[in-house]
Amino acid sequence: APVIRLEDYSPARYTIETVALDIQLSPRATQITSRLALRRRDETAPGTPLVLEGGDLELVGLALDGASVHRDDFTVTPEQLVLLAPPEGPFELEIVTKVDPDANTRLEGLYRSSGTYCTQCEAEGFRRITYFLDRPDVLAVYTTRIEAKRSECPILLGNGNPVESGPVSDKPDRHFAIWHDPHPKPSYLFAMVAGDLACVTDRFQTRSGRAVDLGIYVEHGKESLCDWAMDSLKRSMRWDEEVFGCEYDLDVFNIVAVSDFNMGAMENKGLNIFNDKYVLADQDTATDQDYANIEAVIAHEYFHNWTGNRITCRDWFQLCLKEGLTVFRDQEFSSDMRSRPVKRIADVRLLKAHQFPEDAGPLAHPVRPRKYTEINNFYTATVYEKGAEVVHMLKTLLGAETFRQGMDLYFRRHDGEATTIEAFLACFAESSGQDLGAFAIWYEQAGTPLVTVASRHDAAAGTLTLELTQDIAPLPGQPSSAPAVIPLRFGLLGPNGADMTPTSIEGMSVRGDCLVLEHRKQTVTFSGIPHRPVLSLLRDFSAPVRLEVEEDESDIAFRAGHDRDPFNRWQASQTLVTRHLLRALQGGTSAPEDSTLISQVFGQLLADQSLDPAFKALALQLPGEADLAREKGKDVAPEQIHDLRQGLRRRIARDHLTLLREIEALRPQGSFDPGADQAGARALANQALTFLAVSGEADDADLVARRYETATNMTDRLAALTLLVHEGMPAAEAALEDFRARHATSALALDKWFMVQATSPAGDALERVEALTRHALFDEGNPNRVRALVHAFATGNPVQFARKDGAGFAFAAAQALKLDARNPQVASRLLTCFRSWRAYDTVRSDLAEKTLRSLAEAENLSRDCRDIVERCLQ
Ligand code: B3K
Ligand code: ZN
Repeated sequence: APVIRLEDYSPARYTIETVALDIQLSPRATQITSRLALRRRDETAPGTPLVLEGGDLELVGLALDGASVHRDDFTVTPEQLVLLAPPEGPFELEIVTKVDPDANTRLEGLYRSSGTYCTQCEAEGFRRITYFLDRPDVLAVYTTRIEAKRSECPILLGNGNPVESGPVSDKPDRHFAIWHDPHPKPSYLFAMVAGDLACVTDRFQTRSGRAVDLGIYVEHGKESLCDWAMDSLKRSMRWDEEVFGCEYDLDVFNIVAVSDFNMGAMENKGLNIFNDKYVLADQDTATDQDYANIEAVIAHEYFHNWTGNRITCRDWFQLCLKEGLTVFRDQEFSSDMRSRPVKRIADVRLLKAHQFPEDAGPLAHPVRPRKYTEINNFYTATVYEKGAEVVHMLKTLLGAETFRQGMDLYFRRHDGEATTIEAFLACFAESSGQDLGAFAIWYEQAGTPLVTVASRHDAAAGTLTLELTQDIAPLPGQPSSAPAVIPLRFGLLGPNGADMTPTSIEGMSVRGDCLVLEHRKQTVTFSGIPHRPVLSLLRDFSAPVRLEVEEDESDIAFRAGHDRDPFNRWQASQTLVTRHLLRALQGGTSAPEDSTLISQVFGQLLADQSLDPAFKALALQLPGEADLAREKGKDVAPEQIHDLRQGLRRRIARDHLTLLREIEALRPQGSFDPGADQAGARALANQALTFLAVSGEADDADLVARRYETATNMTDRLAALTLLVHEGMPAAEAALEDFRARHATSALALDKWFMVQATSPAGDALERVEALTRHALFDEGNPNRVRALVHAFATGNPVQFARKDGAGFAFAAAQALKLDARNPQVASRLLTCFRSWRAYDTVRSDLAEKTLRSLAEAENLSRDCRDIVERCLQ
């Protein structure tokens, strides 16, 4: 497959000013007529061929300025249509293609999900509908006419505003609708939907007084599950006006929920299409986490209207321009809706769980990649989450006000354009008067910087000196790295836990409470520090780096109890546990008395009534097995990690039984509310239950079973079910059976039934998962179901996926191969489960390598999967 490179970018030879589509829907043979108003760009030599992209297309007709094109004047394949000698002046091209939505199992282009026609065009799906300049820098005004059988598709939706609809004369069973989108857009933002759907409506008035009709379209019978999504949408619209000055710009905003979708959702202009998982919720089927995700994804897609749609990407290398920025915006939104520190901790946990491993292995790439063979493989945690962290750093370095001025300038200057990271950064350079040249390295370099810190306190002089270094370990294709600009927010904790204020700081530039590390090695000296302080560095996780500080356990424990920065309090308790368990793993002592300090810290946390329950729940969560594996970095044997972690969990449970039982009992009663307060209280109660489940006491085992039976919402029910199954408790099988029967009609709830079993550490998990792939409820055409079972096993069951006999690896590979024939995007995503294969012990890494090599030999591997396999092996 050809390698696409950033440095090869050149603008399209032709522009498309308007697109008029006429779509005649039919399940097996949909006909699309596309009328394009084209114009040669001034820079393009007259007579330059017009090359349009296609994907698996059948050409039915071609006309130029109203006359059909002669056979010798064009060439066509399913992948390309070339008009050999286009007119010099503006011209109109009419292209007629035919596609088969029912046969479309890739869920890219036009397909059907439970009978509903829908589209997915990002990144390159529009070319599967019609031949086009299918690239994000070709912006056109679209008019879409959709025609279908009225009985099958009473609802016909397109981008923009509705213009006209009605019966089709001489075809009594068909009707049509015309939609017009006045905002020029790239083809990846095109969408249409047609089907028999129910609609939940509402209204929003923008700050300048424009009335917007809001609609959420779902399968009949699911209307009552849309309240939270609608509420989230209205809050997002208001928030974007208030915080970023961004107002909505059409008369309607529609969301459609479909059950077969390759990813989370899609920000098509005025017509967002969602995986129903991120729309539908009620207390019986959705967890608090689901509610939070819905709020965040609804916001994310809505915020794309300005960061992505009004201002889009020049080319796909600039993907983070819209994604990193929009993730940053949705994180800010959720922080304002909920607890900011709790949201920050959750985001960093996600970043470390998904992005750090990606950035430390063979799939590492810069936030703005320089090359790709398959763009769909670059919708990654690095582009999204690290991309958001880079924007976060920009705000930290410039200050909130200057950051906002930069955003305002960006919106003013680039509205209606397809632009670049350079153009984005230039807005902030201007608003701040700072040179951001060195900062830009964050977009260009892969890998997570490791920052090390050694400190020296001189009591006589009253000074504290820190020596800081930064470095990135070598990566495939990146043997060395350049120093980055790293904002380190800091505090110096005095004996009473309060921050000390130095009289001067020398050796490093300081902005407010932020040290700016710019070189590979730097020394900074604080004066006016009579007592040796406890360091608090990287407060609020001010940069996406790994931090290693030379310090004693007691300092970390002090921070866990006293830091006024909640993020660092949380981080300290995590670091304490991580260091302890890693020491034991590395063959050091794992004597029980070793855990005393940790157990004490957890006891203090449990007893502290001043803490926000949601925060407390997070602080009480032991680092996950995957977190520990990542911190270990090499010779990973997952079952060792599992056993050690279980031991500590049991120790904490046994040391604090009474307190845990008290906290567990403080479960919110009364009517359900998905808001942050109740969710936080449930999280804390369930975290306590997680410890109690391994106490070894019969009372506690009964308690878990009872919590399952008496649960009044999905959060509590799933928490109890997970413990019953994962801890192999006696009530597990009956509870699983109950859950399946109880939720027989909710696909989203059943996904959880699959997921709980797929992630069980029990020795027979793989056999169970294999059997479940043959279960009547399993559906390999439904990405949510596949993710709930197969992906969950491969990425969420570290012990059983990495079985010592290699059967877990072989299963994932066989499933990926099978899926690949149907849906390459879902298959290649699954294969990223191998990205850290080199970190296993030799037995496992040999097995993983063999599996990858046999995959590399498979015939007919999609470009998507081949790219992942080859990069994994590099
Ligand atoms: N922009 C889409 C993702 C498209 C993925 C294409 N493979 C959703 C989002 O990030 O908002
Ligand atoms: Zn996005």
